[in-house]
Amino acid sequence: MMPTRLFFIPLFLLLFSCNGDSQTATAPPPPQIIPQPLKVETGEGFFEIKADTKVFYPAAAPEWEMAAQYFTGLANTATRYKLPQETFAKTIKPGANAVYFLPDATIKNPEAYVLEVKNSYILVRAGSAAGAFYAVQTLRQLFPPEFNGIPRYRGIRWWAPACTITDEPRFGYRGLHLDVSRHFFPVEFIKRYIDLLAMHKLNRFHWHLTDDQGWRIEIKKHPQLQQVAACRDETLVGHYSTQPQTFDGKKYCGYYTQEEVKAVVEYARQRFVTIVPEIEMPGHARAAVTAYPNLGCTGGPYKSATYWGVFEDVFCAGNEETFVFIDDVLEEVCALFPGKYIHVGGDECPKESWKKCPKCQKRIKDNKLKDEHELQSYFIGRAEKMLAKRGKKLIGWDEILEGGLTPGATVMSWRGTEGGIAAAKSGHDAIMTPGSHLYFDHYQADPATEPLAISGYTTLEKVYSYEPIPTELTAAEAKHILGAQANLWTEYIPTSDKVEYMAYPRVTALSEVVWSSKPNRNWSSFTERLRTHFRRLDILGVNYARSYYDVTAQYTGGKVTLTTLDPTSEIRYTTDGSKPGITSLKYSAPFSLDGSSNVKAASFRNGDTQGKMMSVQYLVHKASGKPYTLGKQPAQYDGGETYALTNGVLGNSKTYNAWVGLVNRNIDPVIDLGAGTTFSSVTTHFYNNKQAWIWPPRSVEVWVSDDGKEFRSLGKKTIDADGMAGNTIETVRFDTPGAKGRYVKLVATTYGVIPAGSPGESNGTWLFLDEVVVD
Ligand code: TNX
Repeated sequence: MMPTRLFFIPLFLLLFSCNGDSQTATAPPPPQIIPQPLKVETGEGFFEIKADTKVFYPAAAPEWEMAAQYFTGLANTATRYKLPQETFAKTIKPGANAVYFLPDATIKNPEAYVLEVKNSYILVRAGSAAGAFYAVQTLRQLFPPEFNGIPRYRGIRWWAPACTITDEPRFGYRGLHLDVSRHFFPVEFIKRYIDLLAMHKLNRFHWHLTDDQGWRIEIKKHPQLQQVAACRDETLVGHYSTQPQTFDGKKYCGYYTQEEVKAVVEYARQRFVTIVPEIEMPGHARAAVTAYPNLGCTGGPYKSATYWGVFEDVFCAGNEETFVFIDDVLEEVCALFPGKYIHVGGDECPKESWKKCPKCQKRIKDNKLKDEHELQSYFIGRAEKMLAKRGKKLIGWDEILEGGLTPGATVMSWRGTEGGIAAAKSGHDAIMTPGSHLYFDHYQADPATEPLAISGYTTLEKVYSYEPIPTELTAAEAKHILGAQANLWTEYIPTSDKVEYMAYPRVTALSEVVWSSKPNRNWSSFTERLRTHFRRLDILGVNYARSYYDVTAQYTGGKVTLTTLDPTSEIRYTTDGSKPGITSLKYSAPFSLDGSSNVKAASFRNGDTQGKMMSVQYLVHKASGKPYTLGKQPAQYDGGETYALTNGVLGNSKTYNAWVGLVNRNIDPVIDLGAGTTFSSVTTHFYNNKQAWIWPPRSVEVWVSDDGKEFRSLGKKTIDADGMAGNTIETVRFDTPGAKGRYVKLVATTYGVIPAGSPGESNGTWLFLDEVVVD
């Protein structure tokens, strides 16, 4: 697959490399490595690969041979040489014109290495072959970007700058996930995905193999999983919340045979990647119960889901046949995957069908369980025993904490970090995958200019800013945080190309979060190094997102600030809605707006636009850009900036990123207008989308004050939240003729808990506001 993709390398790349820097330069550029190594010392001169450069590795050490050959493979492909390889028995003294892979028992961390690039040789030392493999991943970044590709280039000097790099990972668990149920991706692509993650020094591939929309792993004992559960009748077109929903009418099937799984496992092993397979239970099981309706509470019939969400057709926990089935499945899964962890899901399991099911109720009674949550724990507990008897350990999503955590379970914290904190505090291991920072199915740039995504707004910078160790933990508790992982759910990702688009370059930021030492993490150095790294990804034909070159806007203190990550490009902008060109105003400092305006901007280098064009409609009013306090700061839905309720940007129903959202809490800004101000109206909007658990407030009230202490009410409106249906944006307007004061307070009261019969019942409702417009 890789070579065919690479045939599409655009001609300009080839031309550039022919005349590229290395022809005229007298030395290679200094190291630009992602993820940033622990210590980089630069030296004098460089090492250059020649046709007769030898590669030495220890004899009778198959894993070392694997690491060394990964290097030789890259080198031979890029240079077209056939580098001679030799083994040595115990140890060897470096001579000239060679690359040495040398075990070094003094290096204790099995993934650590020391890499010395001298003028006459390269020496890789590590405590184990994994470390040697990571040295190779660093080494490939010391050579020119073309070192990462196939031989389409001429006149390149295959040199690497002299340096000594001492490196080791910060975390042992460095993961990337892929959902192959919502959409299925071919084996060749899975291998490429693993190749790329290993290149970024990640070492776990979480393979999400089963879900409501399709079961994607062959289980020989249960052929209906292949015949029935691997298929759905059709697939939702567009976003779930677009009404009316439409479907493509095409049957969608796919699964990996056990032979294919074995090939992927072996491929991963050669890249020092352990696969963590996930078999979802007891929820997200609709495809499975479609194949075997006796495993559901009602006996069916069921249909593999054709759209996205959380479904009530879960495995029946009262039926003993369910556990026989799960045991059969886990038996085959444990045999296929050599890693110690098996993920059993455990997330988003609605309890409705268990409540109505006599067998489940009997199970609760017989086992003296308190409720359905404890029944879920019982379920996971049985799965844990099935794994333990096969020498495996259980991982589950953080819902497995509800109803009591199974001993020996490791928690994957996805609904924020609380699950990971609770697990670590109770002595359980945890892996951090919070939706706020590490969900790569979210938008990575302005949704208005991006291909369809589920929602959210997780920029490269936000990923980079993630710190896996929560401040709530003591040093001893923090040891339970094994590492972090990014998740790529594929509801809105039907093609392999789009998988790469969503994953890259965010994976590069993730790699520094999990590999680089905390003091070594530096955003501006990263964005600098990333420009070189993009050239490597270009050579590899990776379809990464170019949002690095996009312009983003912030509105504070009454001024618009424009930024792009690329320090080498300039920003040009307009405020009258016209398209920015090379002759438009050049941005140099934050600017104010005279009135409501449409600001458009783009980045330029050498006269060419780099990224996409930004367009933001600003509503300028008396509270624009003014600071405010809130009873609770939003975490996930923060509207994109600190004062999102006064930034002049209104929300829309396509994306959530202009909304300020809190769950089960009032939104209660007290805005400081800076001086006594007269105003005749206060307006806000809320988002109503009960499908997505976003509910109207019960009421909205507005106050004014001169000193920020004594407030006079200017009016209160009660909202008929129960009567409100659909997916709408609602306006709440207060006419306040003659009102005057320095402080304006608005309180939108939360609806509270989602009532029975509505989606997400008994969870907290979300309340979403966009702007408080004071006019
Ligand atoms: C929640 S994360 C899910 C998935 C969805 C994802 C979409 C988790 C454990 N469950 O089933 O695909 O949100 O972002």
